[in-house]
Amino acid sequence: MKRNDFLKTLGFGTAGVLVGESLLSGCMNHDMATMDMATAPTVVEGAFTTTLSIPETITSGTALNARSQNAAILAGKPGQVLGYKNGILGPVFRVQRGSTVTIPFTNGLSEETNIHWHGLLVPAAMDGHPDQMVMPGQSFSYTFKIDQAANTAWYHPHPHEKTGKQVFMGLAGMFIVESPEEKALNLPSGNYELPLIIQDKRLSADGTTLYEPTLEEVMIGYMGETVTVNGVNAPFQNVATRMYRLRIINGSNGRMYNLALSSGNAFTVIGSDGGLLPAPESVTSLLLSPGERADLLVDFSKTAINSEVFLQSNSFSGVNSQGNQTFKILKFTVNKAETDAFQMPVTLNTVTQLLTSAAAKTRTFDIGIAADGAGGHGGSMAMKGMHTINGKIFSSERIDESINVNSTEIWEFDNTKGDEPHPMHLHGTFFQVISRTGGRGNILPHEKGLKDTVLAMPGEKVRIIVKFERVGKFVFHCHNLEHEDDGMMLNFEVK
Ligand SMILES: [Cu+2]
Repeated sequence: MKRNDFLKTLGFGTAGVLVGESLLSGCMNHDMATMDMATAPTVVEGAFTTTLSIPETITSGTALNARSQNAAILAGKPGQVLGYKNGILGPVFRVQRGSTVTIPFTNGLSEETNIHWHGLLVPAAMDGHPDQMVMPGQSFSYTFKIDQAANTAWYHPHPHEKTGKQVFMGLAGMFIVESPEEKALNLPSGNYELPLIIQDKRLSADGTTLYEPTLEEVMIGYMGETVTVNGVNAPFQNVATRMYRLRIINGSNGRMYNLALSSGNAFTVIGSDGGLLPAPESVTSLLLSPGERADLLVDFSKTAINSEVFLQSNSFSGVNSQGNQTFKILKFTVNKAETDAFQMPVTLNTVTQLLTSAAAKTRTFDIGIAADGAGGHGGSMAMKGMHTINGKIFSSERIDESINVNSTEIWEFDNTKGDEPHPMHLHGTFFQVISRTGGRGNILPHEKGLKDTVLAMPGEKVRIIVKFERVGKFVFHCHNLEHEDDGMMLNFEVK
């Protein structure tokens, strides 16, 4: 929503913005500077002296237990976080297409939670809909057949109004689907394939993770100053002079990363949310929004021994609340000469383009407006509906969109009136991006394959095409987790 609408929503007319702001700064107990959305949240870089932590790899049958853990996000400063097994985050699942997976899950938290398998096509009853909660102390066994192309998926909680907190505190993990077709490409694997979950954290001086969004942080998304990879701030990884595969998840609540190499060199995008792209795409930067994944090949073969290359986020434009800085994320130290027989494949995957002529219906979703009469007047901080879809906020009981099974539809996410980025995520299906007008104005290299999350920047209208093949009740929502928890989520039912 717009800044002026935000103030109006709080009960101040646009004509009284200045008065409104001074009142706000008093009643919200923080200073005016933080109300200025043109001020980018700070990013503090660490020393890059801690070894990158690679999560344990597991497969079907391994139990997950959401619980409080101790982990040192900052070296030498352990603090309380949440995790699914040992330490922060969860292990990496690696499973074969066609296999049936069973994951016994126990909720060891003091509040409800569940697991959503983001990027896995699972039955509605296994999808982790906000209706499907596992209460504290209770267990639930997730089981589903892996019936999709090889991809990089992830898993995280989905309790309405608590997703942001639980993910920020550390509940997230990677889920890799493999297939014989992908194996035949001989992509870098083993030690040459790195799972990377990038998140930002807000930490107190003693290393405690803080999740305390203010009203304006609900507006723009909660962003921390400390960027982490696999739960550790400013790590380094020794690499050899060869090709590496980086599977990257943006597991942040609200922060986007304009991924690039500090050398300025190009890297290759081979996949995104739903698996491999049709063909490799060479880029020098890639803007990855919360929920999206990037499957990259980075070539260190021409990098001198003992030199350092950083994975960093370049500054970017299009939004006021972030993107003003370039900051480093992960250091690669090239410390070993190795030859590598890898040949970049000319093609990677067959992605059958859904035809717009096959679409039975077009649905338009306005994602740039607040709810009519959004609450919170009279000084109450308990607002809802600053972020909506078609003016509506989430209701578990209401089915917002009814869809015929196996029908193909065009969905249009219209952010032309908005001034915040919204990464829109559909459960229960992949989709293809067919156009983007306004803003960046084109389909980006990593959007040429199957997607489950697509970024609509302010001013943009993004059209996607979807074939709904799975019956049941699913949600679609903004993956800025503060926006989602604020109500920017609707139900669709396929039958
Ligand atoms: Cu959003």
